[in-house]
Amino acid sequence: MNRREFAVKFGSTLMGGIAQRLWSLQRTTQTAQDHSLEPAEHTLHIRPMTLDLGSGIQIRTVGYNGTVPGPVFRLKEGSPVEIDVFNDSANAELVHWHGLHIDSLNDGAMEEGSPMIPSQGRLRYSFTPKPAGTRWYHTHTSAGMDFSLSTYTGQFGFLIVEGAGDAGNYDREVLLAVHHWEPTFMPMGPGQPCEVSYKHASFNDKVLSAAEPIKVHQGDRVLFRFLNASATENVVLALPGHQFKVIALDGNPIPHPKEVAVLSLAVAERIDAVVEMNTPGVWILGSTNRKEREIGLGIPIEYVGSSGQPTWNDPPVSEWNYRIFGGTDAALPPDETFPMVFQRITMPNGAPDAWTINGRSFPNIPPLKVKQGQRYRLGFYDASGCPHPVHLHRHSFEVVSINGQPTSGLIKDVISMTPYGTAEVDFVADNPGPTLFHCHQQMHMDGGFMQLIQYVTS
Ligand SMILES: [Cu+2]
Repeated sequence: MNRREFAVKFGSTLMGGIAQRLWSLQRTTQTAQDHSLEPAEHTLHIRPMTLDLGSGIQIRTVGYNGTVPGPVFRLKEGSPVEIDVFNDSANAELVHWHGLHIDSLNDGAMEEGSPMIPSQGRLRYSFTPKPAGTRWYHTHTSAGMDFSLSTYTGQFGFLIVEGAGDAGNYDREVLLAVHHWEPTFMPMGPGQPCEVSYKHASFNDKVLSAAEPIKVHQGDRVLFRFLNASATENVVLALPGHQFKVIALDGNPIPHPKEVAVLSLAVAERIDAVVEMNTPGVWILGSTNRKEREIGLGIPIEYVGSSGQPTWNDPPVSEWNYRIFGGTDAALPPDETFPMVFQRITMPNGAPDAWTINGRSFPNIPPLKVKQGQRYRLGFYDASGCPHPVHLHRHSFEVVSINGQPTSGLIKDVISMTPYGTAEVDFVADNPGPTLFHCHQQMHMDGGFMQLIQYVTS
């Protein structure tokens, strides 16, 4: 059952949403017409394309401006921007600006009232980018059982918001987005969390066997901005013989930058990490999972003067824990805490699972009500035994605890929940407007794992 089927089934609560959406569409079409003679400074065309992953693999998909990832946007923090989006695809679309604190109509989530762009239609997005850091943009439609839609496609790209204080302590920058291609349903049994399997995986637009090596000199300091743009798969990455100095999570500087051998990158997360190139050779930067590397998730790192086949060595076994980058300050007490329990409901006849928050699936779930200026704590517990990269729109949150262990100073917009794990995150309600909270795993989201947050005055 996808989100639209849910909407039909639980339709009564949705009428308000539809009315709001039509209003938004009229309003925004009007805006677009007003500017019809002067093009915006940035343009995106959503259109079908054939992606050449290399090694003879061609993928029919939908992308932005004919490339995967889409164009890199480098926007100045605090400077208003306009982006014209033309939908040259066959389906209604919209673009979500992930990690930005912007208004609901421009955020690109229909559940918040952002307008859909009809096939052959266009829409002008206008917003003021903030905060600074590694953000991204992607489609925010539902896919249900149709893997030719939504985040299964090539509709994703980097959006870097440049602030005043870029440390700049690196020689060059490399942007790498993870994606998985050609999904198929996995047969599911009780207790089997795997839902989708993929034929190919890539950094950007090439599989490992076809990727052009990243050429480095000994002593180079390379800033990698990693983005997991997979629809459903969390990944774990390493570069044999090297350490990643993690400096930002989800684009936000961390209290304690640290060197680690292995990066864990859940769906929709970003990690900025600097690698000092001090082990000459030809190496594979890739997934620690052999099967994932075999289907393409890797890229060679080649030192100038070295040659030969790229080498992989398994890193030491290590457990990822955000807390090593965090501080020890006590959290401010929240004005209110919302406990949220995540559960899976198995559906008959092989239909995809439904997902619930406190026993309710979107849209048949009342919004959380918040007041402007107050501090709220979301207390998550996974009762499903599955990992969940949960995401809050239009706000960042501070991680307060993970699996009962306190931390501070980690500002994120996605948190990777481990099976049966707990986490607490705090946010300040400082950006009025409907706000979506959801699991970024596409199947979970389509299965109803979403809830709105609504600003109220009394
Ligand atoms: Cu999930």
